[in-house]
Order: sequence, then structure tokens, then C-alpha cells
Amino acid sequence: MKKTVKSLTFLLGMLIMAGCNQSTSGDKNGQKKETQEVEATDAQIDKLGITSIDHLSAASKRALKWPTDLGNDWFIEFENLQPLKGDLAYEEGVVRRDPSAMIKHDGKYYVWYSRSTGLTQGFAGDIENEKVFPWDRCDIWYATSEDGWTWKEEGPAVERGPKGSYDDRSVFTVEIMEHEGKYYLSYQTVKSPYTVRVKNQVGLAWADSPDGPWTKSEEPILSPADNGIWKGTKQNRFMVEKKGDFDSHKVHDPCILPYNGKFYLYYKGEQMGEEITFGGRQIRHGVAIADNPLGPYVKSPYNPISNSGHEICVWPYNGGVASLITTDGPEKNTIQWSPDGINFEIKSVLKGVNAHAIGLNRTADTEKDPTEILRWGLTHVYNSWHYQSIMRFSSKRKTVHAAPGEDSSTDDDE
Ligand code: AAL
Repeated sequence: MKKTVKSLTFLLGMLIMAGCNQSTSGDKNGQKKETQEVEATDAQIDKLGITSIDHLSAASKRALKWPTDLGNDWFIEFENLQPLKGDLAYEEGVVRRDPSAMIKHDGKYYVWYSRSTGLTQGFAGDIENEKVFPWDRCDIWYATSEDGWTWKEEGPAVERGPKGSYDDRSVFTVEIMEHEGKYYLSYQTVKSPYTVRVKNQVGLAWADSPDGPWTKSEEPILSPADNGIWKGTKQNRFMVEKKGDFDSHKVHDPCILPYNGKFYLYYKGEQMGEEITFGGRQIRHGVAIADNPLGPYVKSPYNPISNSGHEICVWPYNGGVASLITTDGPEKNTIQWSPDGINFEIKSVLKGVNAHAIGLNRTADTEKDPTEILRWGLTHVYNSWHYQSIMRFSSKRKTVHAAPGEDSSTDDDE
């Protein structure tokens, strides 16, 4: 049975509105009053453990808006990270980070990643000759493995371009797409000098074999929105006249998925004048869509398609696209799913995500379980600010919370 509850709330300042059929009026003290009708079934009230439907707290009103058909199908826990063996074991003096997804070819897993050497000096010194970030002065290298544990570093796949080209300073944070027997690497690019206001773009390279040789796009395939305006000329990325779109400064973490006969390039946007909000850094995701893997990629008018997140981690599931949202924003540590690759809703809220910059295992059977692709894969850790190494993550489904020896069945077999 559905119950309708009328509650009168006095409002001061900002109000998070819950329920439907709301009407607001002012009273003689100048306070705002709101009469709201909240609909709830007996089963919902029982499940949520609500004491009195006539006295709904703000939290209970929010809880009553949660979808009623959500189980724990998308709820997982990440396990401890494990080090890799062979050439991808941690090596002092070398940065190996931001692994791509893994694909399998001739019985071997393949992974691509950002690789550089040497200390990071930051922005205070001689940026023309020094290294400003661990991901500065990178090339894209690749490695292969039979078991996903012991890796052989095969060498560079895509290197920085000649002086003056859009990718002359760093090529990094790469993803792989295999489609109809061809291979596509999408990656971030920076042109020298690497100032804090430098725009970051996305490049593409393609090959007939995962071992290359790779042909690079002559121009970037994606660039930041050009509607932000810096304030002054000081190298300060927080000072703006106008922020512009969510991706007015950087387009990052590209990942192309073949989807619905088209190619969906998911990416992270960074905005000029980035702020720290109540959920942390102001980071959001967008998508650009092409008819052909080589582009042109056209940004969706629905961007941004997330209000949180960091590195892109997306996979196909049940005719739609799933996305693990980590690190930044009020919806971090959630798994979301969209039926159309654009309109994402939260499916689970995780305790934490012990894996960043995830390289998914694209050989997983994504339809077996919504989170099957997260059972194991690659990630990176900061061994120090200067050096990072690639690690292996794993996760498991969590469906019950029981003490050792406790009967956790829900069938009444007495
Ligand atoms: C990562 C990614 C991008 C950034 C840097 C290297 O977390 O978002 O790749 O540029 O950090």
C-alpha cells in the first residue's frame, strides 16, 4: 500500500528538497514554509526502518527517493594490491604508470603504459629543461605476459613527436581499443613548454598488430573547450575571468569503446579555475562520439556526463555502459550504469576503491556479472612522488556481512 505523508518544514537557508508535489509559501516571520507530500510503501518504510512517517528526517526523505529495485549486484570490495614480477616490478629511477586495459593476442596479455625516467622537479625551476610531473617527458611503452603476473617489457610503442609538434613534450595515459583486427591507442599529449596553464589534448595511433608499427594522427583527435578566459598572464591555473566548460583546460584519460555501431571516446575534463567543492576536486567526465575509429570525435551536448570521478574506467554491460567513479567529487567510489552510454545512475556505493588509473581486463566476460571485469586487472601505486609502478588489483562481490560461524542463509528451513 502507498502512503502519502504531509509534513510541514520550516526552512532557513538552503534546502534539499525531497518528495514531490511541493508548494512553498512565506509565513509572517519571513521564514519559508514548505508543505510536501512524500510517497512511501509499507515495505519501503519497513526496509528503511523509519520510526514515524509523520516525522521524516532529511536523511529519510533522501532514502525514500532511492530506487527500490537496487540489490547488491554491483556492490564489491577491493582487495590488497599485489606487485607484478619480471620487468614491471618496481624499479627505482623509472616511472611506469597509468596502465591501459589488457587485451590478449597469440596467448599473451598486452598492456601499454606511460614510461619516463628521472626525478620530478616541479614548476618552480627551469620548466624548459626539467620534468614538471612524473608523467612529463613520457613515451608510451608496452609489455606482454602469459599469466598477468610476470611481464616482459617489449619497448616503446608511441614516442613523443618532433620539436614543435602537438605531442613534443609528453605522450602518456594511454588506452587500447581492438576493433575488427585493428588496434588503436588513444593517449594524452602535451606540447612544450609544460606550464601550469598548458592545454592538454588527446592523440591517436593505430596499427594492424599490437606490436606495431603505429601510425600517429597528425593532429589531436580531441582538445579542450575554448570558452574559458584566464585572468592575467601569471602562470596560475586558478585565476580566471570565466571558467568555461568542464573540459576547458584539459582533456585526459581517453578511452574509446565501440558502442551501438559508433565509437564512444570517454574522457576526463579539467576546467580552468578548478575548485575544491564539498566533494573534493571539481572533476567530471565527458564523451565524444565518432562514426569511425579515427574520428572525427564530436563532443556530446549532454556533457558533462558525470559530476565526479577521475581516471576513466568504463565497460559494456547489458546493452549499456558501466563506469567506476573514483577519487574526486561527491559521487566518488560509486559504480554507475547508463542504458545509453550517456545517462549514468548510481548502482552501488563502495567503501573505497583500492585501485586507481585502472587498466581493465578486456578479456573478461562482461555479461557474466555486472562487475566481472573488476575481478582483477592492473593499477599503479606511488612508490614515491618521483616513481610509480604498475600493480595488480582484485575485487570480490560482497553479499553478506556475517561473523565467522554465523548462519548467514536467508531461507527458513526449520
Ligand atoms: C592521472 C590522470 C592523467 C593526469 C595524470 C596522468 O591521474 O588523470 O594522467 O594527467 O594523473
